[in-house]
Amino acid sequence: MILHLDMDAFFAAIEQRDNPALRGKPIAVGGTSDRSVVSTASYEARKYGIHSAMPMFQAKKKCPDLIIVPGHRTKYSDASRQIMAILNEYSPLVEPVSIDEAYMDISGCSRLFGTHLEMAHAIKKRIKDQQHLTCSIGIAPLKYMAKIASDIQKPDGITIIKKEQAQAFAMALDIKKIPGVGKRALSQLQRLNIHTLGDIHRYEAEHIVSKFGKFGLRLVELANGIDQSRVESRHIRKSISKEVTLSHDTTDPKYIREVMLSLSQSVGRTLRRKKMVCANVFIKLKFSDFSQITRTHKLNLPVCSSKSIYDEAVRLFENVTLKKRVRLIGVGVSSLQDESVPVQMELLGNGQTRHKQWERVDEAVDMIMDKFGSDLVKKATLNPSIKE
Ligand code: TTP
Ligand code: MG
Repeated sequence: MILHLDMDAFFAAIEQRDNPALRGKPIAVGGTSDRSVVSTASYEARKYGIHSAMPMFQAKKKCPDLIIVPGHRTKYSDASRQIMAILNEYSPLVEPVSIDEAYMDISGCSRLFGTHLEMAHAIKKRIKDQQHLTCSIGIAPLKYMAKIASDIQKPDGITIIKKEQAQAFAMALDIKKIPGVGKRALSQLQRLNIHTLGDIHRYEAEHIVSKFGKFGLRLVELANGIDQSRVESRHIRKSISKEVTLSHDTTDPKYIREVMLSLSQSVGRTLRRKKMVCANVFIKLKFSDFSQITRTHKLNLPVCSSKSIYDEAVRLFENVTLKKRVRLIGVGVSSLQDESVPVQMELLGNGQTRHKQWERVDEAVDMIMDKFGSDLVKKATLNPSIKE
């Protein structure tokens, strides 16, 4: 059996916990400028239709009494660490998947902690007593199902799907609840008259696979009660990215490149801190009308220098025809691997010296950032444009 735990309105709940004046009030965590977005909203604010990623000005329009609270990252990661430590007391197999969410394999734990329901209550109580926060828990025989279950009685709920209920639950499951079904897949599925997971059985498996590829195969498997994914205790980060909403919308390529440089430095620094390299670089652009695009490039060999990330990001950007003004820029890396794999700089013969040099620049920049914070370097490096 697998347990999935997700904290309720995590950032907002922490702010309300630490400031009694905010309790019971509609609050949104995020920047105060009109250009910021909501990172999360308290349940009181959600009643007004406010949700994560909504532009703050829109949130304020929906609820004029909304209290905007600036975020406190370290507080959230401290709480997260302590919550994960609590989970580790209940199972040796805990997989944190985000700052406020984790899977646990609880097969065989019941003899120690009573029934699954008792165990869920015990975990919730420990978190409540220690952190003064509530969470929601889902328990199911399959991983994807546990995640869906934890959302069913949010906030402060427990939902258990027993083995004997799992097939019926899956068949009736709204197809849009399945992780990975985005807007496009959903409209394609709806066109095929597929609304629940059970509806997949209306078609031959081959037909679904030919339409949806690898994801189609996953849908067919799920419809047949198969989920190959297991709880993996050492969570491998899948991507690192950083994005920023600009202080004004722009089409100025020079400015966009400068912002990309700063973002690449920040992403590169995180990558190197984690002692990892990446084989994919991606960019995200959000435009003045809030539409957005992402572009990804797969590298022949993995890299970890900020310069390599920046170069790829700029190349991706230069292939975009800018028709609208840019509102937000993001740079990210994925296909992460341990740094022990051979990286570009060791294999490129003549290119070696150049990359080695950049490696030293990275080291120096990282050191300054660690010591003085990131703004100082950002300002300095944003001025002269980087040349080979
Ligand atoms: P979620 O678990 O998605 O949201 P939540 O915990 O705020 O609310 P819920 O009760 O529905 O689980 O995300 C966890 C935290 O991650 C959230 O508190 C803030 C942060 N976050 C962002 O900063 N931006 C986002 O777009 C999302 C979705 C989350
Ligand atoms: Mg949450």
